[in-house]
Amino acid sequence: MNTQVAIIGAGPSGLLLGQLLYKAGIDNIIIERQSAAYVLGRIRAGVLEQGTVDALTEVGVDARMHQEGLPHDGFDLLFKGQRHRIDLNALTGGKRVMVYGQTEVTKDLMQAREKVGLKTIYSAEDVAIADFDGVHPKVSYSLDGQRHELSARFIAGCDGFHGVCRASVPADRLETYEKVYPFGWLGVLADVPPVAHELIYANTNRGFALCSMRSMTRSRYYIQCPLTDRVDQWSDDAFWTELRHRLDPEAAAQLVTGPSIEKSIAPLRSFVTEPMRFGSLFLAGDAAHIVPPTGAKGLNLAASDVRYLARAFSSYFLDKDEQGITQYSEKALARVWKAERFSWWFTSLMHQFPAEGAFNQKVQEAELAYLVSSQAASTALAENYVGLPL
Ligand code: RFL
Ligand code: PHB
Repeated sequence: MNTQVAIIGAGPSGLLLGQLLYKAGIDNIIIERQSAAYVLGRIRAGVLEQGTVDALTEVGVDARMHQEGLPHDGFDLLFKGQRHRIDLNALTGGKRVMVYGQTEVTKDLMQAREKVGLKTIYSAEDVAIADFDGVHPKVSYSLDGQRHELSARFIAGCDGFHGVCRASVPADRLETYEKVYPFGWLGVLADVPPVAHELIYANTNRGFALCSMRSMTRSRYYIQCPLTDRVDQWSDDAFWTELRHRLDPEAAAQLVTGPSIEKSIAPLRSFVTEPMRFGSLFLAGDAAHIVPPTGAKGLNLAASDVRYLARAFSSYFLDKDEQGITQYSEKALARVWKAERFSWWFTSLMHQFPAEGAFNQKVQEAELAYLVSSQAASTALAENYVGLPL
């Protein structure tokens, strides 16, 4: 089998790249380790930047998002028991974000891919890549006990943090930067109306909480928890009780509880690998970098990486111009590091750090008070939250 670009991974980065390349007339095949149903079952991101919305619109995968997604013009910061609105729209000259689940984005992209007959190989076992230092890199995998090989001009490593692409690069050719946080997020999805029309990010002396949503009838909530906690230690009741403790009295009174339809604990991590290109292999999305979810940047960074990458491959194949592929790593990393900084900063501001104590809490409260009272500081937050330009 032969293609122009072999894409490893059918998460949002792989699927969006596939669609962008298709629109540019570039042939691609996606190889995914899991089944389509498994990929769709993962509950993850919920907030899309305008640039991500634009990319989905550009590839014509925006109809349901524009119908069912919820445009948000602001969010609330809750600290010392009071909520303060960050008016994203006013602070950024009219920008906003879209609340639309990663699951839905993935579903829309999968359907669009199927509709135009693009090939995706799901449930591929023992995926391996080879010869990416040359111009004929190869991907091999097993399907139903049989080994297959795919030749391509380029390989796009869109296979997430635990994928095979980054792991196939000799350790002495990459530099990694990492920060692990001493807590996790316990998340619950429930078919109850959201506690408020906009998201609430809460700093409390019991730990961080986030009130998000998927629709006006489905809520997504998170609370900071110790890394040693296990999901089965948290009954639904215990979760709702703890969340209520972390809200202001008005929100606590508004909170509608119900049975969870998903409950999981995610560790928080900042991670960057440099460079993002090794010969004919290009990393994109979580395969190259991880941010803690506080800034809602992970999926959006994956989308901006593949926009750079699609342009680079298009220039190469359509205009015989190699500048895009030469500059991909440097360009993508410049944007990645800004999102890493923002996500680290917002995480540090909003969470309880077990080793830090009361001094840290007081400093966080002072910074939050400054943030909501200073136009300059609020603007810096808002600009980063809606997404920096490509
Ligand atoms: P993904 O989604 O992990 O997809 C990678 C795909 O590659 C497959 N794969 C392989 N395929 C073939 N061979 C192998 N050897 C393979 N190894 C792995 C995997 O099965 C998978 O299908 O990476 P991608 O596409 O780069 O997308 C990244 C995003 O998924 C991620 O950054 C976001 O979910 C992060 N994130 C958020 N991002 C936002 O922008 N806004 C948010 O509000 C937001 N909230 C979140 C989040 C992540 C969370 N968790 C659980 C980590 C909330 C949470 C709780
Ligand atoms: C979500 O809805 O899952 C979500 C929203 C905002 C974040 C992180 C996650 O910052």
